[in-house]
Amino acid sequence: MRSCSIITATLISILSCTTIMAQFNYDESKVPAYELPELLQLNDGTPVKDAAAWNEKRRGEVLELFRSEVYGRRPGRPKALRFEVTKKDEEALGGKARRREVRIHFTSKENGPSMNMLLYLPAKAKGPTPAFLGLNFIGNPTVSNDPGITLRKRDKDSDRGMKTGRWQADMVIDRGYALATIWYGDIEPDDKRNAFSQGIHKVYGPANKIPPDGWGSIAAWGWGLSRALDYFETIDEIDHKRVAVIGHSRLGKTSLWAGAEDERFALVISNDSGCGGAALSRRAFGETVKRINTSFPHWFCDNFNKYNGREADLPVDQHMLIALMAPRPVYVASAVGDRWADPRGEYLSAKHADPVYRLLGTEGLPAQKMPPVDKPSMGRIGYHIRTGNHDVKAFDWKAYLDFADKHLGRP
Ligand code: GTR
Repeated sequence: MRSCSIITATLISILSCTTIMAQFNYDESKVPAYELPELLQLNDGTPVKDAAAWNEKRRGEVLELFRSEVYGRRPGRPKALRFEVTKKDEEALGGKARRREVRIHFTSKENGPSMNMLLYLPAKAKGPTPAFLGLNFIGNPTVSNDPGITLRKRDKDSDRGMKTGRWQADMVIDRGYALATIWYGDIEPDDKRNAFSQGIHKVYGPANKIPPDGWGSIAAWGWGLSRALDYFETIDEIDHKRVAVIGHSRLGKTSLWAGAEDERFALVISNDSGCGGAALSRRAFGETVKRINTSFPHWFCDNFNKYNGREADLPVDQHMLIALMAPRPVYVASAVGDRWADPRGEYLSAKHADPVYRLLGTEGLPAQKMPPVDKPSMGRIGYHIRTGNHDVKAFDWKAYLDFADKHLGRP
């Protein structure tokens, strides 16, 4: 009976989502003419002509615009941050990895807010290894069939391994990288009604005191990723200067913003991140700013609402977010069936960030036009559009590992 009603509720929610999605533009000929804000021009109109002008002036301006108008300002590292190994290293994945679990406490209170990291280290590593770090949607036990992953109160035994395909732990370890993941709800729940009165937001003050440029949930989740990097700085097994941050969908928006805010991330990956992630907002293809702010009012800062239906007034567009990674390697991936995320808008963001990469003396995105399906283009900016739907597949991971080998050095 119960499972019947869950199936019915899920079907209703999929149907209502599909009905909403169907009302949006998917016709390339109906994409309005738009003009992107100048990337290589200071707010006062002065052209940005060299690397010094980008590094010392323009990058800071662009970052500040995203903070105040899109994602909101986040706090720094808490003084009381501390790390507790909750499960010591054990052999895992058929002996090729060591599994460790670590609780990262955000405050000094024993039962205060914290997040639980699952970490796989390649067993054969001879020295510090590069790592992939990403948040997961449903819980750490879902990322692998490894029976040794601790089930927490909220986790279901039957969900173990259900997202194995999205994480490809075996492939990552076989290629010599470490893999770390944290359930995003540990940092704060993805809940439009109560997000700010729980988790990390609560530590920094009451929900009704958040200013218009105060952090939303995407900024909070990204803040959590930086705290994971803080942990890597304390251990010898991971080379914290070679950490790639990865995320899918809303968590792809999160990995991009984390990479922009924290330049310690050596490589940034956006998988199907769409509106408010890699896709250009001005294209009005698939999800729009108004739609995302309506469905998910807690993801961005309040100021972002000013641009509902007024994308042309935004002082930034998402190519400027990609450019904030420069000169670090950044990879944007799309899927053919993920029209809601606007694959072409994701490609164009990557392409329009290219001039900053060139100005800084690196290769940008080699592809001059959108690459054919399943054919990655990899410069210092990488891009591919893969066959299939909104998801993370082995194909995506193989491309990310090749890209990491190219830029971080093959482990
Ligand atoms: C959708 C949302 C997208 C994307 C996705 C997800 O409903 O409209 O922007 O973030 O959720 O994160 O799964």
